[in-house]
Amino acid sequence: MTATSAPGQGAEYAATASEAYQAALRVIESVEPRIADATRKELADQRDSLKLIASENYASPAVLLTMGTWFSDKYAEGTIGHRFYAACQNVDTVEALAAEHARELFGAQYAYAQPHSGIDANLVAYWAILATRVEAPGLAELGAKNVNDLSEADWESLRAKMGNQRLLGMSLDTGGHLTHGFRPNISGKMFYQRQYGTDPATGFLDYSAVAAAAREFKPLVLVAGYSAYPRRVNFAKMREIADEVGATLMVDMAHFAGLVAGKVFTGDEDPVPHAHVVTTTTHKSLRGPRGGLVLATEEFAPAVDKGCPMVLGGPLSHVMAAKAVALAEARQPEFRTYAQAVADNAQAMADGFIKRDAGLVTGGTDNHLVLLDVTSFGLTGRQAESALLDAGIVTNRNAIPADPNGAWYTSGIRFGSPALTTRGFGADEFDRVADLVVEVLKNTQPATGPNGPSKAKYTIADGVAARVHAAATELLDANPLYPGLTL
Ligand code: DSN
Repeated sequence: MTATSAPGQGAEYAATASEAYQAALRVIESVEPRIADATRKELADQRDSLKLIASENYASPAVLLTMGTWFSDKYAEGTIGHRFYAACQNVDTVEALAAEHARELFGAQYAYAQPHSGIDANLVAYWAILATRVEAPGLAELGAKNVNDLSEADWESLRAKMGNQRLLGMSLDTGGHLTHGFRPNISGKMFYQRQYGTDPATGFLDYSAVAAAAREFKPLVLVAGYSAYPRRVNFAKMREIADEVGATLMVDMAHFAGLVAGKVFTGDEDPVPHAHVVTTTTHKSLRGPRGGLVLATEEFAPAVDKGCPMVLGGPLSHVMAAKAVALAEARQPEFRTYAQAVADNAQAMADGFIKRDAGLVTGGTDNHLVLLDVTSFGLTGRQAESALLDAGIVTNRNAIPADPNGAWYTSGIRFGSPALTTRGFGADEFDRVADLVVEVLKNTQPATGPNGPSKAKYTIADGVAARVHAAATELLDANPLYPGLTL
């Protein structure tokens, strides 16, 4: 399957989708032509660049078209069958179908399709864990109906009773996400937090170090999952660690949900049978609309189900409908072939870097992403990201473990295989992608400004960006994006 179709669909589907987009653009153009122009330009730009951002993909026309309907106009705060607004019967159908597909696809006891993003999904999960696992602090005992009725002294005593609110998550520089307890994020404020990292010598997760940190810190929540760790995680081991210290295991599988759905990650590498709560986005390797999802065991389901209005604004019913369509696609056999190709292609890209002597964090990959240490080219991540973009290669800079350039300039570039795999790229094309990346980086030099060496400015040897962009265009033209689509 390519980005031109959905599983089991062919040329007729692509032609019909093309007509739909042409009509939609004509309608938009009649009101605000600049938006129609920007929409056309976005497609042209996505068609003409190597999209290697590990968290991006190309959703099918069925998923994209599902978002453009009148479900967008409906308020539906609450949950299925229990809404704060009238006339939600069709939203109930949509949300129930999204949840059913998610449960069936991932083998989860319960699924919640409302989160608007991965961050929202994580907030719902944290709320649900606190609500389920932290003993109610006994307002009634203090003669108060809500916290605003409490005296200062009672408030302090209440705080003392609130118990363990500690979170242990993977650090940002070793591949964790902002929402895993990073201090500038709300997760680092609502919990006492501590971070685990990776083995400084290998870059791999060290489960005995995680266990030691958990024994010492005794967290309420152990968070596993990552957005920039290029290796698989043994979730059975993470659950053992959580159980030993009485923690709740929450797994954020936003990046690799497609590999779980496509049965590339099974057994100990499938988080769903091992975690109490699993969160994900739907738009990364899962190839759905931009949004979030929470899966949970029955114990946590009642609290997760209160996500709206506890944590979330009204559900985006048009996006929940598109989640249902994307999850239906992911249940087709073709999606397993796609997911395996995502992993194989990341491997091919990593091998391509290794044979060209480029330094990789952990020395390779066994998931969908590759983290290149660009200090081997004498560059910062910021310089490398910009130089690659000049050559039509879209990536994002990313911190590497103990990054000497910090989280803004960084020393790494993160590459992912999901989007170009959707486009039809195979192992040979990913090897060529590695070749083009290395050609740009070895011809890029840091620039020196009035204050000395710059971490942002750079120069590329004459002609290299144009030559690489032309070579990228050849690869892209051989694997067109939505080829039946003319605007
Ligand atoms: N922004 C996503 C990513 O790129 O990994 C995570 O939030």
